[in-house]
Amino acid sequence: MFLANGSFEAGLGGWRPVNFAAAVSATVIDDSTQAKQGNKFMRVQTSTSEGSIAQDVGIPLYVTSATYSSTTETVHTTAALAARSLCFSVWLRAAPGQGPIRGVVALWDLGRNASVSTAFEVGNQWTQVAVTLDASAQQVRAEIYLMTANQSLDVDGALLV
Ligand SMILES: [Ca+2]
Repeated sequence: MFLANGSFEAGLGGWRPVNFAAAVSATVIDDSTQAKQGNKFMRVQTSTSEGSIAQDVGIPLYVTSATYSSTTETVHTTAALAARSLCFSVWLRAAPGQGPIRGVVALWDLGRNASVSTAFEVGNQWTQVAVTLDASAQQVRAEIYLMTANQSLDVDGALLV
């Protein structure tokens, strides 16, 4: 819902290396027989453990109430984040002939500079990994860290809801 290009059908658009960025390389593979969703997916690897790729997302404010005053002809709105959890989920696998690959899926509240994370270890089968942030965050970072270096991780179907 909030992520741009979570299925990588638009290439790498919206995603960028973050942690040990210079060590991280990513490409998009166009092969519907291998993709988890659609035609394309991302293949990423790092030469340094804990390299990551991520997307920063602004979570829109929701108008929770609005009142209209006819005497002043003004509209008063109260904008606030509804109490909610944000869930980042993504499908991961080790590229054919590689793995297993260990890593961490994290969701950062950039306002508080705090994160929640889920560790994973994936083989060659697509595996969904998710992490939930209980916060009224307005700026978040959905991030995938690779603890295993020099192995290609395939990524598809990323979702932030
Ligand atoms: Ca896809």
